[in-house]
Amino acid sequence: MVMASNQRGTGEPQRPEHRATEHTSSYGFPARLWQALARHRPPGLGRTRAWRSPLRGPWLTSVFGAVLVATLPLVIITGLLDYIAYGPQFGQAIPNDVGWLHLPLFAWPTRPSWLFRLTEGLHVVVGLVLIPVVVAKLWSVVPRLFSWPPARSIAQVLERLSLLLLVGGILFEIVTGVLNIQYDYVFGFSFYTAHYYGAWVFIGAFVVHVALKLRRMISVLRSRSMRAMLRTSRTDTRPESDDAEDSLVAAAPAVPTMSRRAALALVGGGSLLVAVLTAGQAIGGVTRPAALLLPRGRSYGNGPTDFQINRAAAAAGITVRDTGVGWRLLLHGGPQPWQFDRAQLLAMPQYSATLPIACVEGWSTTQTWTGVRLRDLATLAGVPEPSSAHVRSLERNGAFNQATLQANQVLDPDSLLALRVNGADLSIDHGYPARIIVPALPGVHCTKWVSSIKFRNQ
Ligand SMILES: Nc1nc2c(c(=O)[nH]1)N[C@H]1C(S)=C(S)[C@@H](COP(=O)(O)O)O[C@H]1N2
Ligand SMILES: [Mo]
Repeated sequence: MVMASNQRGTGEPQRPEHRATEHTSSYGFPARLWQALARHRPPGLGRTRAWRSPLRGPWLTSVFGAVLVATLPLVIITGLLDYIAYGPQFGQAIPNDVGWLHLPLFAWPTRPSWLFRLTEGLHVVVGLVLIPVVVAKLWSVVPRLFSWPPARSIAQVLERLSLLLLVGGILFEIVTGVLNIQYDYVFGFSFYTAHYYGAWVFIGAFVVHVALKLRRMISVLRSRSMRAMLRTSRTDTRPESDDAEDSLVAAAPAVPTMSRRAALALVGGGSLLVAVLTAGQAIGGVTRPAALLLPRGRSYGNGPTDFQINRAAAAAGITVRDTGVGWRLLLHGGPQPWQFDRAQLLAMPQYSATLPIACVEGWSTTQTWTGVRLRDLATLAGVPEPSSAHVRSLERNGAFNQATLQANQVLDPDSLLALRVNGADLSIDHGYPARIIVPALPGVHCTKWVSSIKFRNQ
């Protein structure tokens, strides 16, 4: 009595009770199949000498699970929002034709101007920061991958299939996401397509997994005192007691080499390190130089045009000849087309707006842009109330040489055909002679080296 209440009082995990090795009673239909499988255990599988960490158990897994169930929805929702921000209604979100997997559409707002910077920054930074937690969670359950028989009922077969999609889905999203932000567009369109469909596979499996495990996770977390678990030193660390059939507790636990507190600190420290090395590209300011993992997010000098360049003019095949005195802006879609050279555009009323460029890679940078309002150009073109505008670049072969803007994006008073930035002429790498800049518009649609704008009405 005294001993039992003492043990509970310290919240110290107890030694696992002797666990039965065969659960003959617990096979579902068709029991003979599962029993036959159980008798034919492949050599080496399910041996008690493997997976001996004494830290593994329902509590540790539940802690990682709780962190993920609380934070992954943020990554999912911001990811889906970013897809909508790309303007699927104009066929310019990738993949474009997604059948019944399409999302409810709404016109992406232009306010607050940092909206896309926020959603894309959160998606990339939180996604990266969670990688150590995902790895830890997988580590904590990895023995289950090798348990035998692989299933004891049809329900379990389905559950394990969903786990395959869950684990495969999240690893796939991590790999494709990280490759995209490190190497930019080397994968062309297929990255977006893969990341989008991969996301739906993952989301489906995630919902199933949460539905199956949430109650157990909560009851495990409630059954032990978090404070006591964290106070337990390495030498006092014991395997958890758990007599569930699918127990995560090692059958032959080794001597602990670290406490659970240290294990959580290790994972938390890993996440913190990732945050420090990446968040600066989205947050900017003093944190920017620390974004060592994502060098594209850093800048190189103090001049007015010294900020991130996504695709330089040379890479886009843009030469000084294209952008020199012969350059004209073509406005069409109205009763008649109009052409303007840069001097004529500079002679029109000029407006300035401090707006971010926020790239799908997660980096962003806020600059002060000056130029002609898009809505003034629409009026000039003879389409004062456009339903959309199609912008084209001089660039001939790039994947991002055109974009369609929504009505609210054309009409916002801060939406500009920018001619200057931070008081200087645009540099050729930033889109000289003229580029699009619109509040809350994904960076990819802030077309550089603009050659024409077609205003549509209908
Ligand atoms: N013509 C053209 N415009 C473009 C691109 C491009 O490749 N070609 N890249 C876009 C992308 S993906 C981003 S994030 C921004 C980056 O602008 P910056 O290079 O001036 O920072 O430009 C956009 N405009
Ligand atoms: Mo971008």
